[in-house]
Amino acid sequence: MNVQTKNEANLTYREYPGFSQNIAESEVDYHVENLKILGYSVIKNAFSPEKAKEIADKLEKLYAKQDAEFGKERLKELNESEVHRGLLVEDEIFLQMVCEPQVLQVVHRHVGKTSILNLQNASCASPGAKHYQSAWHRDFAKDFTVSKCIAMNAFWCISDFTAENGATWILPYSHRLEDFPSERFIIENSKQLTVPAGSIILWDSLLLHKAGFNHTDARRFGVNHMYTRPFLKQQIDFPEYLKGKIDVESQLGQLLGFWAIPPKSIAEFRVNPDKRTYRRGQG
Ligand SMILES: O=C(O)CCC(=O)C(=O)O
Repeated sequence: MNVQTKNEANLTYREYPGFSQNIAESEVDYHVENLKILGYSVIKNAFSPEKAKEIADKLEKLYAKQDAEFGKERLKELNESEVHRGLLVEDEIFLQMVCEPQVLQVVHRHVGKTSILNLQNASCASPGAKHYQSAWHRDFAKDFTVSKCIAMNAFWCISDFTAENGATWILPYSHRLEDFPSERFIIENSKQLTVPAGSIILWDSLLLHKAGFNHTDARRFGVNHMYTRPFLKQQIDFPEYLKGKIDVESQLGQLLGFWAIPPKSIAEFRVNPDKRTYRRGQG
């Protein structure tokens, strides 16, 4: 694809009443504009190759552990063999990833400051395997679009993502579509994101995407995070799952959903509003 330099691009434009140009001065502005228009953006060199290697080693062990715990065949039956869903209770490094400032700055601007973590899942493309993520899908799997973003993802590329090992495919702008486009449209407009390990792909959770096919003999790892407005149900009930392990009053507590728990009874609702489990001002 040809990318124009600023000089070549002739960035003058005709001005009409009410027609103004977006301003993108900071990195956050840049990503938010991409997310709004295209539905995705890439943070390059977000983490080091050493960190990518450390995470990959941990993932290898955690996949082996879950195979032993749940059984390889059973995980396959459930379409769960290429996914790991319990990372942040297993190792501190995954909790740190949830709080990555480069990501949270964009989440806070684009989704809102009271956003919570909906899920953290590792995605593994095994050599030659077709898996659940190989079909086009939305992470926020709904048949409607929204006027403002209520959910976005941060997908950490732990391996190099190449055409050979099945880098992720996305369909730009599809976060704005209610229906699934025709085959011809998808073939002509989809794009494979070949990016080095250490990149974080951001996408609107309504954006259509899928894992590519891995033709190599090595596993290809990513770790997906979804952040949403706090009124959306989490994939796993983190406040219950992590009870007693997280300081409820901390920013991490807020991010994991401890400030957005529906009252469990009328008596719990009828406490002073500032004591409610779904806290005032969360939205
Ligand atoms: O592994 C990939 O390339 C895509 C993963 C994916 O689709 C997902 O986690 O929702």
